[in-house]
Amino acid sequence: MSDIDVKPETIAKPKTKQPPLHKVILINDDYTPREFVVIVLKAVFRTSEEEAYGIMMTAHRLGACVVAVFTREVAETKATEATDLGRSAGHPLTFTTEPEE
Ligand code: TYC
Repeated sequence: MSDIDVKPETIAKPKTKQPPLHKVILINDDYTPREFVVIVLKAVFRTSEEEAYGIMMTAHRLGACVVAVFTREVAETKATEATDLGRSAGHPLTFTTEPEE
């Protein structure tokens, strides 16, 4: 037996792979009211009023803004839910997803 003392936390564990993450991206348009975008961001992505306003204004100024990252299924479900809320109210509001590098 070796008398080298190996602490349990230094023994390598088998590596478990994390699922790849996907970004939800808010796309700017010229028609959806700013207040409506804020309402959708708060409802679907559980952001605060201030976070929602910041995300909306970034998309408004730059053309698009990353809202959050999730596993692929959650990202796609939330992007669809948020886009559908816009469509139901007659707005062209659009959320897309893309894999994170
Ligand atoms: N550009 C819109 C307006 O001026 C507001 C808006 C912001 C719409 C962000 C979509 O992703 C968006 N009414």
